[in-house]
This record gives sequence, structure tokens and C-alpha cells, in this order.
Amino acid sequence: MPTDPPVMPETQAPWQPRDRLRITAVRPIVTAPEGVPLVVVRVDTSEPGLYGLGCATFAQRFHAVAAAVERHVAPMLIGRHPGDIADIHRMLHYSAYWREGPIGNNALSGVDMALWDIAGKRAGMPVYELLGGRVRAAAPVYLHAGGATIADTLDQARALMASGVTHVRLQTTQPGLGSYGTPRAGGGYPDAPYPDGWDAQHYLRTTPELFRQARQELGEEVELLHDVHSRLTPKQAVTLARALEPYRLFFLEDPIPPELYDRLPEVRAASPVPVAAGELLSSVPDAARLVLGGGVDVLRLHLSAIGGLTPAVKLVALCELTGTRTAWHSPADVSPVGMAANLALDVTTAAFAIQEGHVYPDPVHEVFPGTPMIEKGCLSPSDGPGWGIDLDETQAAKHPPTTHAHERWAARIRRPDGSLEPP
Ligand code: GCO
Ligand code: MG
Repeated sequence: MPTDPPVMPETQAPWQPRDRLRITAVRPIVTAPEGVPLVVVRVDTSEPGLYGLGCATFAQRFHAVAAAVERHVAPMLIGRHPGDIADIHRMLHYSAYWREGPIGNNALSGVDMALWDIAGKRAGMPVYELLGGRVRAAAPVYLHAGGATIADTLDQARALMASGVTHVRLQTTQPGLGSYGTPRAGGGYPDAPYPDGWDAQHYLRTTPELFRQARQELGEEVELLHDVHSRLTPKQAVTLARALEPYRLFFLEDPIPPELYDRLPEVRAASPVPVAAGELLSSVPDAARLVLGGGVDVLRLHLSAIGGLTPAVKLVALCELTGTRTAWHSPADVSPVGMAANLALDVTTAAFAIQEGHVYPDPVHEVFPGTPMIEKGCLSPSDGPGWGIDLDETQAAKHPPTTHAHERWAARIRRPDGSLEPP
């Protein structure tokens, strides 16, 4: 007979829970059905069949997140009431003393989102109703068009538009291995010290041409977006933003790296192009400062990196009150559970601008029954209780994780002179 794991007396609440429901187990599940390591936390309770799932996906450091959940977080939660979401969040946050970075925050998010899932299941309500209910029918998404040439990129964009997508992010291959979001072309600079290098000046010269042709060929109505992926200096970012002005971007994402976020207000002030940033933040106060300091038109967080739904709800309120809008990060390295959390926020706030979309392939749907699907360019949260998403552990075990390709790619993004670029 397995024995119950021990309760840690110090981490129990100093009040009497209102019923006998208790957390009995907390564990990470790592699976890579799309080749990208996804980390999900499962929280079990003393009520048979009542459990919750939360996204803890930090694809580049998945072993560390799983260890943090298993070794540090889980023992503190056994015996706690799963309804004490706010207190558990604060306790885990402070218990590390050093404020958590992305590893600890992802572990925290896995627990936090799982507790919201349990809360929804206990209430028989989707999480979006726990947050106050819908203010919109569905969340329009943007999808990615990224070709080896401008013509390829525009072909991909046309196909997305034909499927009903109204917002398209455009990227095109640059010489070298450094292009983000497109096929990579090595050997672009055969005479350089590093022939596979990527060159910012080339990128600055050619990107406006991509958008000129896009407006010409795709028309005036489609909304166009672009992700710089942190590659530019503040002055280069201003140069690019100004050059893109005639093409009326919906937003220009991550023009400069997070280390330079203090310079975002000057990039924003230099051009009417809306600036989106934030996916690389893991500090909630830093995200609040980005909003309050006028650094962004659109806040874009990876929810699990900042600790889950609980802090995100507070930042959404800040966005509503300051006229900032939201576009949560959600490419392949956000699990369907994390996507569900994004959607719960999207449909419940007036601050919503757009949702990054991802078309999960079949193996992801097999592992995560209930994964949302894009219809007519929009995503809707499940109406099932909690997130309305399950995790089939037998299917998950068929997809063991390996090192994320992004991690290996980032190590080779260098200028033609051989020096590293922010990825
Ligand atoms: C985006 C992002 C991602 C990141 C990825 C890193 O805007 O969708 O920049 O594609 O590169 O999440 O692992
Ligand atoms: Mg991005």
C-alpha cells in the first residue's frame, strides 16, 4: 500500500479550511508531441477524479522546471486546501527568498493554473466565468507567415487570409542562420570570419521591402505584424519603425532586447507604429513598470514565465486602467493549457488587442484532448469546467522530450564577424 506523502506543518494555512478537500499530489509531466518540450503540472486532490492542470512550459530549461516542481514545490503543498490560490501563490513566491526567475515562476505557474482549473471544476464553471465572464464572443488570432523569399511569405499570408485569418505576422529569410520564424540559409557571407552570420544592416534594408510588397499584394484591410526578436539597437529600431510607417503595422514586436527596455519609450515616441514587448519578462514588477513607464502599446507576456494566471489578472487590470492592450505569447512552446489561460483572459478584458495563434498538430490534440482549434480566424475558450482541457498520460509518454531546437539555434546566431546576437 502506498503511504500518503508527509504534510509539511510550516506550509499549512493558519486558518481552518472550510471543508475537507486537500491537495494530495503535485507532479510535473513533460511531453514533446510537436518536438517542443511542454511542461504541465498536475495537482491531485482528496476528491476522487478532481485534479487540475497548469502550464509550466520553459522549453529551453524543462528539466530544471520539472525538478523545481518535484523537489521544492510539491512537498509544500500536500495537505493544503486547493481553494487558497492567492495564499499558495504568495507562499511559493516568498519561500525561495530570492524572487523567482523563469524556472521558479514556471513551476509556480504550473501550480497556479492547476488550482484555477480545480476551482472551475468545483464550481462547474469555465475559468473565464470565474474571472467575471465574457466581454467578447471569441479572440481573433494572428498567425505566422515566414517564407524563404518575400514571394513565399506572401503566398503563406494569402493562404492564411483565405482561411479567415485577419492578422498575419510576416517574416522573411535573411542571409545566414540568424533569421527568426523562417527557413534558415547558411553561408550568406562566404568571405566573412563567420560565413553563416546574420547582418542587422541587411535586415534593416530589406524588411521595409517585404512590407511594401505585402501592402501592394495583400491589400489594405489585412492587419500586418512583425517580430524583430530583440535584434536591434534603440536607434536601429527607430530607423525600422519609421521605414515601416507607410505600411500601417498592427504592431512591431520586440524591437530591442529586454536588457534595454528602459529605452522602449523613446522607440515608441519616435514613430506611430505600435510597439509590443514583454514575452521575455519573468518579473511581475518589471511588467508593471513596462506598462506604467510607457514602454509598450501592447503587453505580451508568456504567462507561465511570470507565475501564471493570478499575477496576469492583476496586470490585465493595470492594462485596462492605462489604455495598454494585450497580446499574450502563445507559439508552439506554450502548452494547450497555457493557451487556455491566455484565452480566459482574452475574452474577459477590454484591454485585449489580439491573441498569438498556433495550429497544434494532431499529436498535440491526442495528448491534450480539448485543445482549442482556430475557426474563422478566432479561438474560443472551452465551455467545459476549469480549462476544459485534459492530458492523456499514455499518449504523453509516447513523446519524450529532447533539447529544444530553439536552444541549439540560438547558440549559432552570430554576426558575420562571429560575435553573438540576442536570438
Ligand atoms: C513569438 C516568439 C517565439 C519565441 C519562442 C522561443 O513571438 O512567438 O518570439 O516564437 O521565439 O517562444 O522559444
Ligand atoms: Mg516574439
